[in-house]
Amino acid sequence: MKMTGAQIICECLAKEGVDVIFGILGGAILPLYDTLPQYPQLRHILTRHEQGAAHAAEGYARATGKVGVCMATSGPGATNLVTGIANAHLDSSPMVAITGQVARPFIGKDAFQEVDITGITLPITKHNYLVLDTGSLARTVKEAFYLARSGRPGPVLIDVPRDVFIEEAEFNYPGKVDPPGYKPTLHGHPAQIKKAAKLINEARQPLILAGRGVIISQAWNELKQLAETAQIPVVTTLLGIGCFPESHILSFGMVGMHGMAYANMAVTNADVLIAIGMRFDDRATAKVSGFAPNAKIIHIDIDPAEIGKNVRVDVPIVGDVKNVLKELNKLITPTEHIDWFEELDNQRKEHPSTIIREEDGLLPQLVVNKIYEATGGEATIVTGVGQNQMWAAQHYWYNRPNSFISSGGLGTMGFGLPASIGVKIGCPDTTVWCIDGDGSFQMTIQELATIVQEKAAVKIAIIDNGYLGMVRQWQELFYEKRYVATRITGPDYVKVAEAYGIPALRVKYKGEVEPAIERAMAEPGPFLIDFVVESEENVYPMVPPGAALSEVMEAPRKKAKALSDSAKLPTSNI
Ligand SMILES: Cc1ncc(C[n+]2csc(CCOP(=O)(O)OP(=O)(O)O)c2C)c(N)n1
Ligand SMILES: [Mg+2]
Repeated sequence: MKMTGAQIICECLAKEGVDVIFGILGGAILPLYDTLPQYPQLRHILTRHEQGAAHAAEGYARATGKVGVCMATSGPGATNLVTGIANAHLDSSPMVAITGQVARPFIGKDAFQEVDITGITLPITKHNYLVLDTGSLARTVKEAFYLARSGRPGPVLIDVPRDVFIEEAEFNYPGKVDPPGYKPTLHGHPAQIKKAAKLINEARQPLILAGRGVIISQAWNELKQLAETAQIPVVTTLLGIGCFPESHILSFGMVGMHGMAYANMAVTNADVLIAIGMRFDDRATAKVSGFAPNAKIIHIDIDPAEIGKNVRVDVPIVGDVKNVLKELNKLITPTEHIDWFEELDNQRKEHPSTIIREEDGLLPQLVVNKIYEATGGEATIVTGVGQNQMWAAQHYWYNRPNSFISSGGLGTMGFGLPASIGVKIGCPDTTVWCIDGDGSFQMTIQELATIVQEKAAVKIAIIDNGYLGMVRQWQELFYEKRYVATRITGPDYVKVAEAYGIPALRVKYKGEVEPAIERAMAEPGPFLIDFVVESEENVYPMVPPGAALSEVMEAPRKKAKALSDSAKLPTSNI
């Protein structure tokens, strides 16, 4: 059956189960947009900037596990997607980006709004295509979705010239695609799994270090089974947060630059480290020569390119985390590690890491903690980048799988607000809180309009410290307090929100925090709270750049006193 290129794309999207597309149109992609009304199952969400479309598509993808789709026109529309595509690439999020291109006869002529977007995105996509033959469109779209979601997920870009959208071709949807040279290894090698099991069964001080791969693979039950059977403590990377319940008795929090001191010490003292679905990012390992110096390392990852890339590994297992853990669990003998737990518990008592000082001023950590209490941990938290992100990671207990969504690899300020829209659109029944920095928020502030137009009931908490706070912290600690270009002003966020049609409140005092959060939760639609917090508060613990995980700086102790019911310590085995 003959169809236009635009119809072929829409047919393919519908067949792939796409229900939401985020984007902004323009001349080159207009024929595709013109076809959308023929496919009412494809809901289009108009963002206010293409970066917002890409982040929203990623938020949607991360929350639902489905492929996120974004679209943009040629030239500036396409280049505006670039940061969002790079973000999805570094955080292994499944995404298909469709860009319009100038018509085929104009390619290479510096035509109006022509950029070589496949050239630009080559290093930040899993794969990309410039479609010059309308007859190959269906296969290309099918392949793009397959690549985006299979193996290690990632973004795939399809660049489509304007005349290809308009030209007719025979529509045949391929049942299966088999891109040459692409065969992700899904099952771990049995001999390697056996070796790993032996190491685990004989370990005295084993530790699981779990990353985002556990979430992508939805392997939280298998992970729990491994940890509980062999009584192995679990620490996570930043993006691993939410793969293991944080109030579980075996949970020892997050590792890395702003990880818990006791989690970093656990890595330093472990004799067997089981690294699962993580890639030894430098924020997680700190100085590599000081990373897990006493441990034999087992590394489970679907991407063979990650094995031995940053850290020496004793037993690599390439495969999908869920499949590998299923096989591994069959070989694990129930064990106890009483002395090891005693050591870890003592470390945690001596280095509590997430205690919130008792202080008259409004501390950002308290804001996060109160959001946790008000939501009962049932919300999905989406963050900006900087101190706000680290406080959100540290002071909320993530017990629900995949309830923390943050820009880890690229560290993209501006990710939070649009990503939270994607999360809410993908999971409308979930409470979504965007905990953002005042700097990060101002990078994509225009997406407030998208929230209103799409009636996305996102709750926004701005951690308003008047600084590009994380950089200010580095200036304070490592540049003798020379605060160059980190003081940041902003508009009256309450007025801005109200101008967009979003109810809002400003909170300056401790006592106002809880009522404001309750007010936001009571509102059926979106709500914004501007939390004007202590401006020079620092994130601790901190491993200084270049130091090892064991060389962690902790919060100055003098004034520290636990808020008895809110310090983040495990209470129950859930
Ligand atoms: C797009 C982008 N530009 C610059 C940076 C570098 N950077 C990292 S954290 C940070 C400060 C973030 O400020 P804010 O959003 O107010 O968060 P805070 O640290 O104050 O909580 C900056 C500038 C970045 N991560 N992303
Ligand atoms: Mg700030």
